[in-house]
Amino acid sequence: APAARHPLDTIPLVDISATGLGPSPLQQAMELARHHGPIFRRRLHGRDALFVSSLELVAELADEERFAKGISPTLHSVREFAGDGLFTAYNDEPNWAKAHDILMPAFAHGSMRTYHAAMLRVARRVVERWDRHAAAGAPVEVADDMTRMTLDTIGLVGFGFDFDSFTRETPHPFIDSMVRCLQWSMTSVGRAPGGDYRAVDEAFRADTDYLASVVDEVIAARTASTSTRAAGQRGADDLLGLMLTARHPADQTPLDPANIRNQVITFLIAGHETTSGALSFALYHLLKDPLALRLVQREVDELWGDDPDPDPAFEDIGRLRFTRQVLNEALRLWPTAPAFTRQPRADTVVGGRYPLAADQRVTVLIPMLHRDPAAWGDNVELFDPTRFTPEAEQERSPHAYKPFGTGQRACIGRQFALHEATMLLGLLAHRYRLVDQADYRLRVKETLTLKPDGLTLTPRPRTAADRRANRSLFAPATALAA
Ligand code: FDE
Repeated sequence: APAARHPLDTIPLVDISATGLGPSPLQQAMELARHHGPIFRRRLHGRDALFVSSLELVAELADEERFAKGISPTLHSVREFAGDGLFTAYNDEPNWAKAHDILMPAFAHGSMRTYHAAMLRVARRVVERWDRHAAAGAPVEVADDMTRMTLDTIGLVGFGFDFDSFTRETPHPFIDSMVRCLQWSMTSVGRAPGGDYRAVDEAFRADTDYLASVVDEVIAARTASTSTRAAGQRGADDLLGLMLTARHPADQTPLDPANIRNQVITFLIAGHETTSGALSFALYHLLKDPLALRLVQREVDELWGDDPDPDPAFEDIGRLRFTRQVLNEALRLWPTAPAFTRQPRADTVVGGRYPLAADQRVTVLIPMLHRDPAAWGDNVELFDPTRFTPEAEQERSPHAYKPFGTGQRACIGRQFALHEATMLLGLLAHRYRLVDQADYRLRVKETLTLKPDGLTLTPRPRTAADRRANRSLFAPATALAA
């Protein structure tokens, strides 16, 4: 008699060992999902990973009673340089809850008010640079400039440390090392048995040592300046200040030095890489969608008028509703942290028919969730910021959109990233026309996170006449909203 089918056999199994992971594992997994449906197993050199991408299944996985964050092999390998920092900590490591409790207040919405001025200062560095390119008629490298801006922002706002990325010809060396480390993690799970990875691993060690030395420099800069600072002066209220001085309410102990280093590296990486990608994709869409750009421009013109050098107030950023919708929609199509992993707390069944054992990790392919027609309708590839009007959001399942992950381990930096990114997008759209001089075709580059590869555009100053023309094209935003 034929062997009884294991129930998991109903989940399609795809062996990709012959081709390997390639340079774009995430886009490869998206293709597999397109062919094999909302749940499939990928086998690579005898190791299996389970992927899901439908709203129905993700809504179940988001249930915190039944599931928690899982650390995938990829994320586990990030622990080589981020250790037990917040992003890579196991749920039951005591340092997760401790650091989470201590650092949470720094990311509450109210804290953004205290970061606003420094964020604006860095946003103006982008404007200065783009002005020079505009004057020369030269294109800008979008992802490089966004990375300069987000690294300087997290450095200054979180750690009082200036990476000074805009006075450098090429991005700060921290960036190259970090990107290579992320790439090492991304590809290490795809290693073929018997391969020789000694040179790769040695280069990786050199990079992790360098990252650690930058972290030591950031911490030393603070400890040096606090010893010369009069008591009561500022410094304790940013991220690094909390890390160095705050005590956990439960047991009155501070974070230990090894954990502080892991947190600094975690925040330097998580705090800029994904936000930079989000801004780059948003600019890509504004470059390709003149109507969306004009609607953003209408919004910022109404707020800031014809003054090419506005002084955005903290409250202004919350008023940039359409600009924010553009960012949301960019993160729908290309969520820059494109996957998260869940793990059942006990043996269970999902979708009414797929049994999962307690230790069975499941990875959510966020870009495919964000393309599920059950949540997003018939034209899921279409860039359409009106998907994020309050009415549309009301009607949609809260599990249809997860660019910041889910549950207890969801992104702590969400408000931070959105404030920073919305302000910069608004300022850029207010000041420039965007010229697609290279007729750019989207290629998505993967370094664990996603970026539009090689995107350039030429900024040109908007004139008062441009603003007038825009005004006459549209009814005021207030009339449309009514
Ligand atoms: C987190 C996160 C997440 C989740 C993951 C998992 O689940 O695994 C996600 C999805 C994300 N995040 C995303 C994002 C996006 C963006 C733009 C961002 N993100 C941003 C940011 C900034 C900052 C600072 C951050 N970010 C941070 C962070 C952290 C720390 C974390 C971890 C948390 C816990 O606790 O776990 C995250 N983030 Fe993010």
